[in-house]
Amino acid sequence: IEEAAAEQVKNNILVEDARTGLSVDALKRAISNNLFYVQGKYPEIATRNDYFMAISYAVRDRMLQRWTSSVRQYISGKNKIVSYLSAEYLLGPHLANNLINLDIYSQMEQAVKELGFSLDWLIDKEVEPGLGNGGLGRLAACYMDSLASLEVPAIGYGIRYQFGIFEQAISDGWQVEDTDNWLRRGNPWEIARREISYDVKLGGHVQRYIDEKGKLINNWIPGWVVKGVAYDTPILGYKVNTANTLRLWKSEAPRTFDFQSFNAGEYSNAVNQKIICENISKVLYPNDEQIEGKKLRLQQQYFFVSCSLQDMINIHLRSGDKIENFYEKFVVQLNDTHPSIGIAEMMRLLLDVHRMEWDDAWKVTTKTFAYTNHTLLPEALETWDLELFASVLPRHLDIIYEINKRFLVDVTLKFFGNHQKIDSLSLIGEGRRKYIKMANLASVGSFAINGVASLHTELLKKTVLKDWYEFSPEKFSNKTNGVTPRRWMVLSNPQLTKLITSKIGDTWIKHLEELKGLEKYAEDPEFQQAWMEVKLEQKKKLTRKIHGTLGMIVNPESLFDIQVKRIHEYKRQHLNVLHIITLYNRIKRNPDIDIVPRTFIFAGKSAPGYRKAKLIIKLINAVGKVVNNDPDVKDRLKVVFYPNYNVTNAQKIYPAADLSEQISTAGKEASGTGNMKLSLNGALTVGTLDGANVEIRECVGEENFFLFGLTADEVEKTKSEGYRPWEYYKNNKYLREVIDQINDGYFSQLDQLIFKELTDSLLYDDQFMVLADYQSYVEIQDKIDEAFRDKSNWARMSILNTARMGKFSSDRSIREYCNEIWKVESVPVELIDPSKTS
Ligand code: H2P
Repeated sequence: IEEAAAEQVKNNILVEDARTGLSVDALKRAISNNLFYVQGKYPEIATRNDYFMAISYAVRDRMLQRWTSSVRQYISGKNKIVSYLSAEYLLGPHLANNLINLDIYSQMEQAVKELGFSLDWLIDKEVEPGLGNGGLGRLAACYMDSLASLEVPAIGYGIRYQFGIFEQAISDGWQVEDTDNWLRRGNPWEIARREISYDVKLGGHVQRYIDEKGKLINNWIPGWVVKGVAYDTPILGYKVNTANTLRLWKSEAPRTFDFQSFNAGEYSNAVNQKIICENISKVLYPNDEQIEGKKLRLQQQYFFVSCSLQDMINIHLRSGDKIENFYEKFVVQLNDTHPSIGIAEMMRLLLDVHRMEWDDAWKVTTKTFAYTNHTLLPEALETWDLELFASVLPRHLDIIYEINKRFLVDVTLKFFGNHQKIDSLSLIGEGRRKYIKMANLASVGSFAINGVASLHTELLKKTVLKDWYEFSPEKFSNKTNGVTPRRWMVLSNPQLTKLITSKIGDTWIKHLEELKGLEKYAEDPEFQQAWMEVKLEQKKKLTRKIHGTLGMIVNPESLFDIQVKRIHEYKRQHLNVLHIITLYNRIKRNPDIDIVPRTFIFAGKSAPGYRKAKLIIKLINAVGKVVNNDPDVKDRLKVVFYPNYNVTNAQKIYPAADLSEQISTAGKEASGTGNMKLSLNGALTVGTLDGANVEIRECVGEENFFLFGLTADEVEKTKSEGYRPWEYYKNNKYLREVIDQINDGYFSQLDQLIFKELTDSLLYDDQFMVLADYQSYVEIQDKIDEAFRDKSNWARMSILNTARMGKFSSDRSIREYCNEIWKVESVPVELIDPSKTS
């Protein structure tokens, strides 16, 4: 270890002192120092959290040289910077990740051990920032990791929510939500930049007049103003000098007290203003919450986008360049429509603040933005009621009308007389009430539009963005999602990482396609055995975790069948449950039946207001209660609902999976990224031809993937011909038995009402084709049962899955964005010597 540290010192740092040294001794000194001088504690009275903070500050110190060096180089240089605008970042805990990316994991492990602790014990202490709902926020985090690892200058902008995604507990089988107070013990990874703040106007009205030069002036007189303060988190690249910035905005009142009201004796009025302003960055909205009419959500979106654009313009102008060249300094990626108000805000800043002419401003704007779409579900495409919008952003409404007016002239020329097309492309929707279509705003103002998997992009072109594709096909491209192998292998599965590295070296961590090198060992019995031993070890770890959390005993030799993701009808956790009940019924009919023992593990949160999703959680737990306790089952089936799914828990679950459930209705899951992490960790997939499953199957080989179900085309065809789920129920006696059992209260102590909403929706509506796919799902599960019995063949398939997942690294995705959309290049960072900066 010490030799390695000495080698690193040579390569990575310019001075060896308490804040930069990488040797075990330097790290020990740094931790003790921080404990004393930062935490104000000495060992006898220090808590676990004190140690966690002390070690985190020691790590952060070592990141700062890279970070300041990166910032200096980007700002002063002529490099183009990627600006990623996202309302969500699901980063996961930082400590272990930073140790890996700094390449000081083993030294730190040793240092902490010599101080009398275990590093794992401290790593487990970290509370993760849950600033996202699921895949979309986690993708943003993977992309930040890859941008830094590829040494691409980038800033991620978002919101520093005081409360992240709620914490989930299960009580009597139901989800209950608790606030996520992630900042309660402090956050050692962020640096408050109180000097970097911007005012954001809200509400009010627009005053129009002609100035002395005869120019029309639009003066926005706001109803109120809120201040955004920057909080920066350095994001390290893997074994490089680059550390990019994640800049999250916190909302505050411009002045803490309104002294006028205070003096007049209106104490509560004065304090109120502060509370109203702070509310904006208070809490993350859970997905699928009906956001219609949620003024605060629009305020949140505008707040962070306005701060971010003002910040970028500031950085650009400070470099001495002209505003007209903004798009040469920054390219802005919109992570879904949430930040798409940025297009109108950019226009406002250029027109009203920088006094540009419309055409020039529009040119800059449309050369700046690019838009990623993440969903085909029509209800997830954001719209804002026009009146509500006007009450928050009156000036932006004018601008949107003007953009629309000019745009529809072009549309009319192209689609002469086609009113359907004009209506569909218009930025304003004309229902009972008028509304603004944010996907249309994003599409008209961006020079590039992409989907997140091949199938998704193709469906976008055929459905929700069909008319946009016809209008400007050149804007469209596909960028299949990816995941970072640093967090999802090196960090969460160190044993498998070691085994792989022992065969093919460690360069695959930066070049995931090199995993191909494992293919030649797939048939090797010795390697197969080592591979399955690692898997078993991971399963045992999860087994202990399940026991510690739920008090349940599960068999690590059983097939670990895993479905972890947000709970949603389209993701079809209930289809999985129907299969579990089918197996249970087989055992009940024939208690000696020979079936492969399985442990079904579910985890995921439901949006608090989404009744049917919550009912699915209850159903999983209700079925679990019966199945897990029935003596006839003899522990051959176990159903586990692991509570509070987040990045921390995901890291423990993925490595233990034998089977990955990716069973969404074809055409509904844009991509999926859990599917990638599971397969990378050697799980086999049971899945539909949906999202990235299609590409995963192409890569791993169809013989190593368990396919079932209708295709997206078949789903549409079945629906258009008049889908009658009842028929499937009537004609399939096993399916009928399962549904009847749920309805008769078999799993709910004879309560026949509790699941009625769910079963009724399956029988009479079944938007997501659960009943249509049931038989094919059960059949493929029987094949899986058979396949799992052949241990050597299963091991071979598992190895091949990992070996062929190279495409799904977020490094590959980011390279594609860089080359094909952003046109940016890597900029290796030169370190500043901190001793020579004064
Ligand atoms: C969403 C999509 C996923 C996609 C992810 C990232 C919104 O995530 O549904 O299919 O992989 O974005 O592009 P999620 O359902 O996990 O919230």
